[in-house]
Amino acid sequence: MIKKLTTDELPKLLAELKHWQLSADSSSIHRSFKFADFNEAFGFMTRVAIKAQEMDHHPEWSNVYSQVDITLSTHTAKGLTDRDITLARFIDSIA
Ligand code: H2B
Repeated sequence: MIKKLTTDELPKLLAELKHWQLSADSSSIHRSFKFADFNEAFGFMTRVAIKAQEMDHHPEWSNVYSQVDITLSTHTAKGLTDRDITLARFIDSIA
């Protein structure tokens, strides 16, 4: 099973993901996105969805018109893993 990131590893990785907020129990990270309109938001979501499917690692997310909220966590590990960091980096690179 994929290994959860330790409390030693987390701060360094999260320092680089400045826009992401760590949950109180350190099991997930969250970021909100605001786009010009629904078309922009859904285009972004489509790109994330393709990457998520390639990685077999999927976000918890919601969309209301131009707003997209994303929470990343690894369900099988019940916490944050390298996969969440990889997906967050990708999301930041296209946001
Ligand atoms: N996504 C996330 N975020 N966490 C998981 O543990 C996970 C996933 N597991 N996507 C994958 C799918 C698993 O259910 C399939 C069977 O590989």
